[in-house]
Order: sequence, then structure tokens, then C-alpha cells
Amino acid sequence: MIGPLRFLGLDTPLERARVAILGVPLERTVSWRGGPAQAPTVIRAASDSIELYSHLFRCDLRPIGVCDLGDVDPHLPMEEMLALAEREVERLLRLGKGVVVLGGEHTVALPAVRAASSQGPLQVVALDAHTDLRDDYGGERVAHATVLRRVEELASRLVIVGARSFVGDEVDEPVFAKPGELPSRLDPGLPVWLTLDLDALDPSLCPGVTNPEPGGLSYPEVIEIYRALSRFRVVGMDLVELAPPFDPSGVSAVTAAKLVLEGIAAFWGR
Ligand SMILES: [Mn+2]
Repeated sequence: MIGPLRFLGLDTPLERARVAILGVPLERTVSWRGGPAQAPTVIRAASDSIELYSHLFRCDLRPIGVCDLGDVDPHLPMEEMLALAEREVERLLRLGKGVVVLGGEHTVALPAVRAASSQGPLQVVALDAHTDLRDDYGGERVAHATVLRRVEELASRLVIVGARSFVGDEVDEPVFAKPGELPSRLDPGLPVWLTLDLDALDPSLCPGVTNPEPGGLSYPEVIEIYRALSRFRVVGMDLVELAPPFDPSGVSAVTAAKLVLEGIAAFWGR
């Protein structure tokens, strides 16, 4: 017998786990093509095909202890899903766990950052093709296209890497950085939350996203960003905007699963 679908099949009880995984299959403010509600389940299924060892960070995930808590109920109203996600992330951070949130649309980063910043000053690193800096989107202040503006209001600092789709003169805002500039833009004394929109990667590597944008980061560039962040205190990460209906080969889901594994190894593997 095997148990319910879990990330990498890992089932360390929460008390003994260094890392906790929470799915937030929110899909309510999507602007073009959908699918992120399916992403947590699809990422768990894809994780079945990858090894438990990160050769890039020389780290076996088994002894770290990973507890997959399942998903926030996707049938709840959006506000309730976000509130539940925030309470759960806050509880896990208070327990000292490294937290991985599997979205869902990018909006799920907001309750996660709210929870992390309730513990004190926080810096947020966003990997995203889009700026997500609109003040409102279709009259809504909380949406996938406004999420980094709302995050910026909560965080001590926000750095966005991978942006290549701008609205007007946003391009002149000081939040954008090239991958190599990231360490110099962060405060070594502050904890970090990483929000990883999969569209930051080049769509040739990860086509199954809601809003693909040509000219993105390579896989080794993302790993170098992880390596740079591993020298800071990363308290949590989210991985968002996987759109399984547009991933017929399944390679985007495997890439997503692998980026969760490498993140766990890089940030909580020591
Ligand atoms: Mn985004």
C-alpha cells in the first residue's frame, strides 16, 4: 500500500520535519488562460519521477524531514482561502519550519508574505517575467497582477529578477535587478521570502504557465539565484502559476517539482 499523494512521497510528521509544504490551489483572478488550481496535485504527481537527492547542493532530502500538509480547500471563497493560507503559514513559521507554498495563482504569495512579515522586517525576492506592480486590476486590489505591489507595501524591501514585461514607466522603478546583482541588493540581517513565478523561466524550458513571455531565465541562472540566496536566511518560498493544461509534455511540472526540491536543499539542507 502507498499513502495519499505527497511531494516526493515524503511523510515526516510535522513535529520532526524541518520543512512543511502547503498547497494553495487558488485560481480566481486569472486574466488569460487557466490551470493553476490543478498545479499542487500535478507537481506532487510529477515529483514521483525525480530522485530525492540534489547533486547541485549535495543534499539528500530524506534526513531533512519534509511534511506535506495537503491543500487549502479550493472550494472556499477567495478571501477565506487567503486567510486560511496566512494562518497556516504563520503557524508553521512560528514552529520554525521552512515553508513551501505550492500555488495556485500568484496571489497566494500575499498571505504568505503577510504571515512572514508579521514576525518582523522581511525582504522579498520575486522571480517573475511580469512586474505584477499594478495598483489595481479590473477594480481589484488583490489579484495576480497586483500581488507584488501589495507585497512591496508589506516588505522592508522587494527585489524582482527576470522581469521583461512592463507597464509604462514601471521599468524605471528601483526594484528590478539582474540575477548577478541580487546579493548586493539584499540586507544580510533580514530574513528572505522567495516568490517564484514559473513564467520567470524561459518558456522553452517551462511552457506550461498562465502567461508565457519569451526571453526568460535559464535553469542554471535560477540555480545560481538559489545559491546566492542560500547565504541568506530564507524562511519560505512559494512557487506559482503552473498551468497544467498547457503542459502536454509534463516537463513544466517536472521543472516545478525539481525547483521545489532544489529550494529545500539550498535553503534548509544544512
Ligand atoms: Mn506573477
